[in-house]
Amino acid sequence: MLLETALERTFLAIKPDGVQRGLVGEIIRRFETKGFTLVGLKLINVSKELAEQHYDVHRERPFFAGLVEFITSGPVVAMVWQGEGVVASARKIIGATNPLTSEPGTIRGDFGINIGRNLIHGSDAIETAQREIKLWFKDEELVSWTPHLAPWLK
Ligand code: 3AN
Repeated sequence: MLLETALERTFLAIKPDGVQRGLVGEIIRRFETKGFTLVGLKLINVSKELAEQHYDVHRERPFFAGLVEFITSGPVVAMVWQGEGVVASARKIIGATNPLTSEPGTIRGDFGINIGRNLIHGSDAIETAQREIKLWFKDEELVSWTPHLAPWLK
């Protein structure tokens, strides 16, 4: 049976603290077991230019320089995940910005303490996701596929 493919996608990035602390597998597992589909994945050293473009909306904030310095300080796992409602759902799985107030059960709530070291980035809206996916990935780096064993997981 062919089911209609939902094309909603989000951009997620495991930040240098998540990679350094060995949480890559744990974090990916949460999105996989939820039922979302991984369509893009790479480990990269982020350039200052990419970091500044990614955090452009925060350019005037006092923490901007520290944010850019941190995201460029070590490898980052950049990912694109697909599925119905994935943008909003991934934000719930990630938890609130400040890990001290993120709910237990969320990634930040379970593994973080510091707002400047909150482990993972997730696009905050569908339009933001489209912009960020374009910024971080070339078209040919994204793979369109449907899980055959569970076709209801779009
Ligand atoms: P989120 O990542 O939850 O969407 P944003 O978009 O408000 O949060 O902030 C982007 C990033 O900037 C956060 N992930 C966090 O690393 C950093 N950040 C936000 N607020 C602060 C702050 N008050 N001090 C230091 N870093 C901050």
